[in-house]
Amino acid sequence: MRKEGRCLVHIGPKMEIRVVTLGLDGAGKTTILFKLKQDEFMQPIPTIGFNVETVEYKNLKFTIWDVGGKHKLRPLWKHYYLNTQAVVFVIDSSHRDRVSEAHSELAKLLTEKELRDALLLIFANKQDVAGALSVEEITELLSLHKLCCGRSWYIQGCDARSGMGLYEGLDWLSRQLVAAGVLDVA
Ligand code: G3D
Ligand code: MG
Repeated sequence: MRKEGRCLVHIGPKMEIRVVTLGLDGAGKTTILFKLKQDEFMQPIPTIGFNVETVEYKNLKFTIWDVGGKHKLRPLWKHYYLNTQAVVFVIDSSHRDRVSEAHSELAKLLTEKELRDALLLIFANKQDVAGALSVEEITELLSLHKLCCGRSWYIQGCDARSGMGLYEGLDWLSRQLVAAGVLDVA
């Protein structure tokens, strides 16, 4: 089944969703991907280029692109935007001095035409670290209500090493797809 303009393909009982995972280097993108994929913590190595994995959850099949976040790789992010239904933006909540850099990268990507209709899930990662910024503090510091005005967005605290919060984020994505009528049952 293909819904007009959304590029969603229904294969058997599962709906394929294209998700791109972005964020600064060291935020925890690869750890999240590995955790969702294998449900075990693996030592990540810095991502050069990208990792791509398919993660099945409920009746969704997520094709998740984990794109390297180092400064010089960020211009490459745009090559992954096409036909992306959701962006997962990962923030290192324990790194207060990089919050403004994360803010400017997020602001930049929200101006991308190809991501205009994409759902936005923000993972406030590393909540296990003592003194990490809370979801509320990040929402405030990044002015998320203003920045994400007019789009479907959600911020979820998580700890990618244990997996805490990750499936809550995927649940939000799946509920949005149901609400948008592209998925029958979450
Ligand atoms: P990236 O893919 O966004 O660049 P990585 O980030 O997944 O490579 O993670 C960068 C470092 O953060 C890794 O540690 C990883 O283990 C750690 N990390 C990721 N998520 C969490 C988390 O939720 N909590 C904590 N405490 N650490 C996390 P190293 O030591 O390998 O650099
Ligand atoms: Mg990585």
